[in-house]
Amino acid sequence: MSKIVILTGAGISAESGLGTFRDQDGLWAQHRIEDVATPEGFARNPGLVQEFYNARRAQAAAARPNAAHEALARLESDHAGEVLIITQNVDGLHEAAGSRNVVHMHGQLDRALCHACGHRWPAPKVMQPEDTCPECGQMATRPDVVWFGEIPYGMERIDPALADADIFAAVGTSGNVYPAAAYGQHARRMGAHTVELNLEVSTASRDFAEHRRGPASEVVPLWVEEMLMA
Ligand code: BJW
Repeated sequence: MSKIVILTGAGISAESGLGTFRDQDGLWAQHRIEDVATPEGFARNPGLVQEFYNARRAQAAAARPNAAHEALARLESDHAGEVLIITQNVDGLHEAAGSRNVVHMHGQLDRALCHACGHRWPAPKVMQPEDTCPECGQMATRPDVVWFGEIPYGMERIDPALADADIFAAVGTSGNVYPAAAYGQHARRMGAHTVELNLEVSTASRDFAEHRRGPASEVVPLWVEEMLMA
């Protein structure tokens, strides 16, 4: 029974109305990465960073999974072997579609983290720099997301899963951010069949044996049907 590992990025949630990062009009066209996605930016201006994530938390709460999220949930429930989703996305659309085996390597918008004591709890709709940690009482709360220079979550599950995968698919990710950008190359070297499903050629395309071009809501359900027939 084959083990399927799927890496997802912002492109899978684009058709649910959530902006990607690096596309034209994406989030990085409106905000400087170093201001909103680094620990240093947060230290300089926590109010600006909290506003950025408050707005995205509200958008994500209103978004609904699309046909691509739903197809991956169907793959997990109907495939006889293991299916693991490694998502770089901080929205909850995979879980909303019914996926259960999901690693959020870049954190989750609906979680809060205390950077003084490490406590984690469900994020309120609106977070502010004056908020205090429910565990230690310090004014040290932040969104539980992974910024540049921080270590992604779930590496202890991700590394063995890549080594063990029979099929590795990447959906809607530009291949610009490490370590996720190297997963295709890594899984291929470890013996997996690799397939990239993306709107366009990405920075990591050359690392994949097979390519499916098009919107995730179209190419992912077709690919899942093939996986379930195989
Ligand atoms: C569609 C579509 C549709 C559109 N259908 N497709 C030099 C060399 C190598 C590495 C480094 C280096 N200098 C620094 C580093 C490391 C650094 C890094 O990668 N920097 C790069 C800039 C080079 N990485 C880190 O710091 C990471 N940590 C780390 O490496 O720790 C060391 C360590 C690792 C492992 C073990 C031990 C130690 C942390 C990275 C954190 C990234 N954080 C962000 C923000 C998260 C919170 C938030 O959401 O705000 O994560 S940045 C942002 O980019 C976000 C995303 O998850 C991530 C990736 O973006 P993604 O998903 O690929 O989106 P886009 O917009 O780029 O692409 C969308 C794609 O979809 C496009 O291709 C479209 O065509 C496509 N698309 N519509 C299908 N409808």
